[in-house]
Amino acid sequence: MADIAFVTGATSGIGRASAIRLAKEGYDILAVGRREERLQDLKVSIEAIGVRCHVATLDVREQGDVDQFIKSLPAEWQSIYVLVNNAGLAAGKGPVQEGLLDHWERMIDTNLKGLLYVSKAVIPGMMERHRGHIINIGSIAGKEVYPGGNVYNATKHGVDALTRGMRIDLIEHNIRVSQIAPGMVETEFSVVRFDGDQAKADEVYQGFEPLLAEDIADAVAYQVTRPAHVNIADMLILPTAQASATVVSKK
Ligand code: NDP
Ligand code: 8X3
Repeated sequence: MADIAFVTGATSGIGRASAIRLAKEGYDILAVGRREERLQDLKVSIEAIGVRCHVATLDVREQGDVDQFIKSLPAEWQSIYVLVNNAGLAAGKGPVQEGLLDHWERMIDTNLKGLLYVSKAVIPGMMERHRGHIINIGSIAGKEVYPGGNVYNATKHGVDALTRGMRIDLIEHNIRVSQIAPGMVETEFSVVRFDGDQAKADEVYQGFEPLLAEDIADAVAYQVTRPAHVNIADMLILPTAQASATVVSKK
């Protein structure tokens, strides 16, 4: 049986592209997100590649559900080798003094607590098998802060710190822990950030060529296909037109 890769937030963007790319690398794919119809569509696409695919609706903010989901996986889906902690979002962009509690809580609960809940549920199996690879999707927003980024920046700085901490704590268990920190990738990210305002989201990517979700999936594939003694600890990936969180060359 092929190794199993578990991707969170696989209904869109980087998660969906990573699930498809890992399927093409020969992994069986376990994929979760909240949107059922999209998961079924993903399953069809992945099975057409010729590997197994198991999908389930799961909100990573619900610790009990996350734990139950992992514990009740059919036997043939339990040996997760790769975990891509991708589910995440930004909600809003503006001064902290004008921030909305609902936005802050969604970001903290998903980007930090959700990542922890999923990791906590998956790590014991990896430890038993003395084998695993956790890839956390961070961000350039976890390396720098920018105006209006405050809480999103804090959550992604947290992902950066957790990645380094997890790597230290899991070293004795032969579990690789890696981060990929993308710059601007055109996905549904900005539509979500701006509460469905498509015009405002489109503006973010106008005048330059942003990354595609597939560019990040390519990095996920690179990390998992290194020989077992190699761990790519961190990759900061930017569009050529982006030099830092705030410097983008727009025409
Ligand atoms: P998308 O909005 O396209 O995808 C986000 C994914 O996360 C969706 O599949 C969504 O699925 C899932 N998700 C959100 N909340 C939850 C939840 N509570 N439980 C389960 N799944 C959830 O954005 P991206 O693909 O761009 O974002 C993926 C990751 O990449 C995020 O962590 C983001 O912070 C990070 N990132 C994005 C960058 C960008 O410029 N786009 C740059 C740097 C990092 P559903 O709604 O169905 O639950
Ligand atoms: C997403 C990229 O620049 O909007 O993490 O923070 S950015």
